Amino acid sequence: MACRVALVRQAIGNRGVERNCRRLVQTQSLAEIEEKTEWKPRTGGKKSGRNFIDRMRCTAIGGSGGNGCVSFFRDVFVPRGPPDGGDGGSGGDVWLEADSSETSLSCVKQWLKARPGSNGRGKSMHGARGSDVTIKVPQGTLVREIPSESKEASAVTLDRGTDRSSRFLSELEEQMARRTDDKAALFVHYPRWEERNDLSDVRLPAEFKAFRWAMAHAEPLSADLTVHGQRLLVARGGLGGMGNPHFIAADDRQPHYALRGLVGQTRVLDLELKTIADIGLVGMPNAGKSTFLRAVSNAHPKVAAYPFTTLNPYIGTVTYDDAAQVTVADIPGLVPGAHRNVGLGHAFLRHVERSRVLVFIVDVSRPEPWRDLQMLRDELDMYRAGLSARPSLVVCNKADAGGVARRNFEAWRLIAPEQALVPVSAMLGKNIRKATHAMRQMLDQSCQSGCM
Ligand SMILES: Nc1nc2c(ncn2[C@@H]2O[C@H](COP(=O)(O)OP(=O)(O)OP(=O)(O)O)[C@@H](O)[C@H]2O)c(=O)[nH]1
Ligand SMILES: [Mg+2]
Repeated sequence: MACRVALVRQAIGNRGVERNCRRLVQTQSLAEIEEKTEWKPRTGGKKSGRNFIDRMRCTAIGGSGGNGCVSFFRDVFVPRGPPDGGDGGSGGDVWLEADSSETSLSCVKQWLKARPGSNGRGKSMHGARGSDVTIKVPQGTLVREIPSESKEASAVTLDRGTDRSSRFLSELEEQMARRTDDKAALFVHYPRWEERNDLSDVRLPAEFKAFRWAMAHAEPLSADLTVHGQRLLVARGGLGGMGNPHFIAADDRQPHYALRGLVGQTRVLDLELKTIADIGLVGMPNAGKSTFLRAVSNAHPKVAAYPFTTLNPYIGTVTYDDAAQVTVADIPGLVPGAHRNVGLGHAFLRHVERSRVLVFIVDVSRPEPWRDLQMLRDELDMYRAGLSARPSLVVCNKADAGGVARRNFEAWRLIAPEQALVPVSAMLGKNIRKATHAMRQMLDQSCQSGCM
């Protein structure tokens, strides 16, 4: 019975159908089940890992501030009361927050917009502040602003197409330009008072000027979100406009104008994910990296007997007897010429670039496995000079693969006696403890020497 269920699972390729299958197996033959089952292997979607994104460009736009209100107190027998227009609420801010449960930038949208503040109202009612937007990004996300005058940012601006957000952005820019050139455009006027209002002597509030100055002189953003919960303000919401009571002056007790809210900050950002793991696994396709990660940690990356099974990085946590935990990153395999984009290229190496220790997984059953190691080291150096000089350990996997593996291993030991080689069989779980112990030792040594 159990054997039949296993067969059905294999045939249909979906673990979720096991319960249904058990029921079906009792009454029907395997052929009938295969014919009638409508389950299909899942393709695409977040869980299949095809949505993995580790580099992207997005635009963050703070919410616009609400306008101040022009209003006057009115009551029975009070036909010309004092000004009582409320201030507009500030626009919401856009934040990025590092979250350990996120593994990819696929959750980040291209346009990150916060809500605008509400306009002020009569009877001194101030507008509500626009709500902030917080976007969760994986730990290890590098944030870099592309200055608006740079070619790259203008390319983004030109390439907006007909998207609604792009039109929105163009409108914002137009508004901004209008408001900086024309003082009158900074104000809202009482109905039919536009011509009568003389704004030449009106002094803008200091808070308003300070905000505009801060926006104009903001430093280009550059940050690294490494710690869970770390937050970064990427676009400030615009300041809310001031209501007409702010403009009462000795010669004008009844100002018929109020300040408009300012548009929020707009920033074009480059996000790059560089996974943070203590140890990085590097190897050729099919060397057994994922099998090794499964054997040493709690991760369950896919394992199969064809190259490039792993298409995006996986992180596993190794827990030692003393409860110490070490994170290990498995990345897609490297082939000769990866630096020329052969195979999956070497772009995924950015995910082990921050690892303090590298573990080379070499298939010892292949002829002359030491050449594979040399190729891996060369590819690392071609990605980033000196990367292969990082503290490393060589794990000779598939040591269970008969006499070939044993002979290769012995030959390797003679060729490079100084090389630390750990023979393991990740599939059978042989010598895994020795490998994890060696990994921990290397990590401790690298911590002591402060190497990174
Ligand atoms: N005999 C033997 N086979 C192994 C061992 N480790 C892994 N394999 C087999 O090697 C094949 C590839 O294993 P994976 O773990 O998917 O290899 P990988 O390096 O992650 O491959 P990519 O993800 O394609 O880069 C699978 O069929 C494994 O069962 C081992 O210790 N001994
Ligand atoms: Mg793999």
